[in-house]
Amino acid sequence: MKKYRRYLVTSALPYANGPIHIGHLAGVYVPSDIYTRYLRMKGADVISICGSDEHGVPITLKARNEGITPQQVVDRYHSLNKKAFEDFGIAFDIYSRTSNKIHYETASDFFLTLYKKGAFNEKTSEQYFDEEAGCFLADRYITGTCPHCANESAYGDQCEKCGTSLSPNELINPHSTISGSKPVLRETLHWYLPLDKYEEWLRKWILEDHTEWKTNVYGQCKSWLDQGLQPRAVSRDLDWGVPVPVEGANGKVLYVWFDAPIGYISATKELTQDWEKYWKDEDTKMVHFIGKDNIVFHCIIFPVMLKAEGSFILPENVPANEFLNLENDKISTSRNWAVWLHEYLRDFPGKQDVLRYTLCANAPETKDNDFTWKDFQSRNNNELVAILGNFVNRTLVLTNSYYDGKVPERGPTDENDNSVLEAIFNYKESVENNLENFKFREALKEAMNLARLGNKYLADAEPWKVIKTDQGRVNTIMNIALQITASLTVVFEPFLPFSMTKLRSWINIEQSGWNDAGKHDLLQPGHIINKPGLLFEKIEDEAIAKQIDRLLATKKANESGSSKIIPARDPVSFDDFSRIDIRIATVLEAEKVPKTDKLLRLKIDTGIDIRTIVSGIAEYFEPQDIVGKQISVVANLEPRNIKGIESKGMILMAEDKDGKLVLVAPDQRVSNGSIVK
Ligand code: B3M
Ligand code: ZN
Repeated sequence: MKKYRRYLVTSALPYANGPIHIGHLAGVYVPSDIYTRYLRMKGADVISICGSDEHGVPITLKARNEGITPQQVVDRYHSLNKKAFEDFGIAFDIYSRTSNKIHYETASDFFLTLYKKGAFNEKTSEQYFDEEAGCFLADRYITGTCPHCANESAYGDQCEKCGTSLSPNELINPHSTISGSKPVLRETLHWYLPLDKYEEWLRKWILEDHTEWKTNVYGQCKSWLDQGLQPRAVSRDLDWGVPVPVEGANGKVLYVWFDAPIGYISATKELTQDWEKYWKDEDTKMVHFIGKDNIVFHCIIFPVMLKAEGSFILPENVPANEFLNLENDKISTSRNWAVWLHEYLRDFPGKQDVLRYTLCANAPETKDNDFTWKDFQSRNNNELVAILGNFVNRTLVLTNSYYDGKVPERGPTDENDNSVLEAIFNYKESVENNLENFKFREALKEAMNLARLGNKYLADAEPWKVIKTDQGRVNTIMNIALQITASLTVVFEPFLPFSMTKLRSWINIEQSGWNDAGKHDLLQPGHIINKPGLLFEKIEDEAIAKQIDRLLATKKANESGSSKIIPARDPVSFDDFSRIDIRIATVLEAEKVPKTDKLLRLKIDTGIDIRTIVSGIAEYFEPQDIVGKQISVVANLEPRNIKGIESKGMILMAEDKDGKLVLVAPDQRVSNGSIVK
């Protein structure tokens, strides 16, 4: 394994358009903080970089919704989020923002360097333009029906229902989110990063040279590469962002995903004049902590940008996590289905470490995972209180009562003592190996196992009994228990920094280096310790019930909200209506479309012909249950290609308030081809 001289740790720059919730912490910031704290304890030259991502449509949309300026939006959430990270001990060396001058300069220069090298394709294409609002509609400014799953509120860049990434031109029935009007196509000039030209290089760099990347990350990269890469536009027609720094680019800004990762560079510049050693020296190990929706940007697009620029290093690892759900449901800002950090702190003041612990112990490292309040409670009560807290408390209370807080000298040790002393070192090694390999859950488990060992050691050795007969033996037992305690302050420090600060003050030591863990004389005989407090407190059922009730109330509110009847659409003329040819047909065959969850391929008899229709109803109908049923179809809809299948027409469905789909069908059998009018 290569030895690095320094580390550059980056954490995804959260959009400054909303507060931080537990999903963010679990996916990105707790792991990056653990990793950085560990490296600092090893004495490594490491910097941890983060900041607000203040550009892009997410920001301008939020501003529009609230009737304030984008600058007001980012100002509000930048300070809120900066504080939330500080409150939770996420110890970035800098929390910068992409609206800073230094970032504008850095991003502009970066673009210009690539531009001058001829690294971009310049291309005019037709893009949607809102004539009422007088502007082009980038990404989320346009919504329409997803061609893959028929979700009617898919965005121009992505369908959130089926997860497919889209371009605005693929949307069916597109409309502007600004004015609601139907956009028209207009020509516009943009700059494209020709990812396709780097495909071969990426294949080697990732698929051959980075087989050690986490399987979820490696797998996603491989699938992108196997599908073949396309040139990707790095500019947008928008009035919020870093202006494209070339002549004739008025009204155009850098695409947010072009400027945001450059934010890591500008933040480093802001932090230190010596920034180049972190970005341009091969002896630096760069690690990006991100969530899974950011993989393509950090593993493919940003590396291509860095490579094209030519003077920067590439990430050595990108340990992306999957998503955290909350009580079995996707975390969602718009549905207020989340645990917000500032609200957590209001309800559980001083308990940052309990949340850090739960989120790490249950981190979505290899698959999506669920946060439940019950699990939170039991992690606290059964692990933090019952194992770690209990061991530490016993050790410190007994030391105070037997020795007035003076660390006793270790006498002769028996076989069990020796194996425990050896185990302290082995656990430290195991925590370390797991941290080096980004296995944070496992690392935490091993740290807890050291506390478990301590508990067992005391329970077996029973100093409270032996004290009556053999004081010398108790000296040895308590000395060993104290050495375990001292090592715990080291191995737990990256995970539970608040609690370990307390614990260090009780045993009266400064923060040790990482490699001190496992040593057998961290606490010298005669060293005086202080009176301990309680490291963790039991969390009662009422506190948990309160949180669950709050979520139930949210769920209720969401349901009654969604059962609101959608207002009537604009009138259409009878002529317009009668141009739509709706017929009754019978389903002859049905089968699932391979590799999709939602799509059925149906063969139907419309009376006019036998044809194929692909429909997004697989969640609601088993193929065998729909065969033989009569349905209504829009028979003269232009054919569409869905997953390589030509679909001719659309089945009429009614969507219930919970999203469930039912067929719109005649209430008696009629002949196929009957007209619906
Ligand atoms: N702001 C996306 C996100 O918050 C984006 C990350 C940028 S990292 C350079 O998920
Ligand atoms: Zn979709």
